[in-house]
Amino acid sequence: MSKIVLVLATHNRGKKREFELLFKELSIEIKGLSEFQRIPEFEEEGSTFEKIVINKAKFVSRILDVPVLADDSGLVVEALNGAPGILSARYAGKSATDYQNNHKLIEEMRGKENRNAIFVCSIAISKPTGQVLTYTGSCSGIILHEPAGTNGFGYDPFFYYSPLGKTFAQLSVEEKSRVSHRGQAIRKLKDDFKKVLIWFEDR
Ligand code: ITT
Repeated sequence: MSKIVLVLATHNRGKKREFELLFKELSIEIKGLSEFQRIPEFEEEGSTFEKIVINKAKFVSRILDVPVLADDSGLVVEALNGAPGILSARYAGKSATDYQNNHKLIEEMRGKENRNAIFVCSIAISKPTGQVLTYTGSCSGIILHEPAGTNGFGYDPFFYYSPLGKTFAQLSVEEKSRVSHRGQAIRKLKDDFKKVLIWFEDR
């Protein structure tokens, strides 16, 4: 059976690093978007991570005419009724930086006793025909008042993972991937790998 080549449809360097590590053991070769023509801006549409990621993967796969893997992920905070949720990347505005998003999160969480949050990650693999496979993973944590750690990206410095007694930004990329929402989603794909291979061969 030939090796699967997947284009990873993300502009987020933090995500890309994690995917490269997670796919190392699988017979899947990951290519970056930079190896292809520039694709038009994708407007995220949908009310859930899963719906958005399906649209994202299909959109890019159709344009590039190759199989594509996309990720839609974010932080769901209980005391904020699920915000920032699907708006995690642009919580503080359209081109917001991680710093600005974290600043807004901490302002909104001021005085809140319930600090429970969940990171969610949905990944979708789409073939140019529009056929899609999806996998979702999640990971529970606590939103800290002060940041800790310099690894990772996004909300990692404020996301405290109790079983390890550290924030995600205090973990190496390997340690984070073992427990994270993205790691969980990829592990589901790995458990399903035989089906994925057959799905790929089937045109
Ligand atoms: P692409 O759409 O190009 O993949 P993006 O950053 O815009 O990149 P999303 O729309 O999926 O991706 O938004 C995800 C945001 O959620 C991301 O920018 C972070 O703010 C946050 N996030 C997701 N996974 C995270 C993680 O593992 N650690 C910290 N923050 C994370």
